[in-house]
Amino acid sequence: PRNSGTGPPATGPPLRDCQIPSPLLVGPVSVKLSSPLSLEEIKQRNPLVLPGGHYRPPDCEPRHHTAIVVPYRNRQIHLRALLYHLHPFLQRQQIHYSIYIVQQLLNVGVREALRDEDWSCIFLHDVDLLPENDHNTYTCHKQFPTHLSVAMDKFKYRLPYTQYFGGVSAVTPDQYMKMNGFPNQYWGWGGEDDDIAARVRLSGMKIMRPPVAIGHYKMIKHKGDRGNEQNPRRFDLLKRTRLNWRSDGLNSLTYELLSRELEPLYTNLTVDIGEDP
Ligand code: NGS
Repeated sequence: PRNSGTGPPATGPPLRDCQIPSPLLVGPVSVKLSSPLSLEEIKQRNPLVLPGGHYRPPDCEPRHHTAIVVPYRNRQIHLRALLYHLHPFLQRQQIHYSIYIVQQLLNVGVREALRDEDWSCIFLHDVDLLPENDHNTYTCHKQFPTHLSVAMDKFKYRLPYTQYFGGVSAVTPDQYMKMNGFPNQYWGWGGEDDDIAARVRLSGMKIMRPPVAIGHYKMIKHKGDRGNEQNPRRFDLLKRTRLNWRSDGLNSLTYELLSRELEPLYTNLTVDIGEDP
């Protein structure tokens, strides 16, 4: 059951199921990084995207329902490049999706997304990563979490290390609950993805990955992250994931939603999570 307003129209003949694979896929795409368009121009190129960054294929019944959660902090240029590439990319895949930008914790993005719709798949997506092949479908594996950004240009199109789970990854709501969501203790840059990878293992699951030839991503180059300094506590926190994952996560999440704005190309979530630990 889906919420009213965003579901298929109540009248008219039922749509046939979308084909798998989507006939709209083009395979490898060239990703240009220079001067992204304005949000207004991107909106004009994606006329079927509804407020909040919501889309449903107009002429077939989608088989996949995916929320894309993007943690974000002061990176307007990256966000525009991501929206410019991701909206057409997802529409070619003929999936039903929304894009959520979350200023704070990943868990907040997931919980708020699930309040909107009965999403079958939740993506965590770095703002500076652009997919280069639309055969890399933004859908979930039934049994196990998926890591999609297996071949990033900055790592010479290879995994930097076997347990790497950063960049772009996906879980079903069931998998998310099984691993008690994501940690709430990480602030600033680094380690959170490694903690999530550890949760996958500790909760008895493993990581699925697409073929390297398909999981290509281009990273938007940038120098450091002002306002998002390396987290000096990350190594200590990672040593304790094994002890902490059952008590820190989805079940310890508290926050106050300050605003939820339906922007033309994304839903913008701003929350107050209390003081930094
Ligand atoms: C590891 C970080 C991860 C990070 C990965 C790639 O060292 O969070 O490098 O980083 N883990 C810790 O710091 C504990 S990257 O080369 O993309 O900057 O994702």
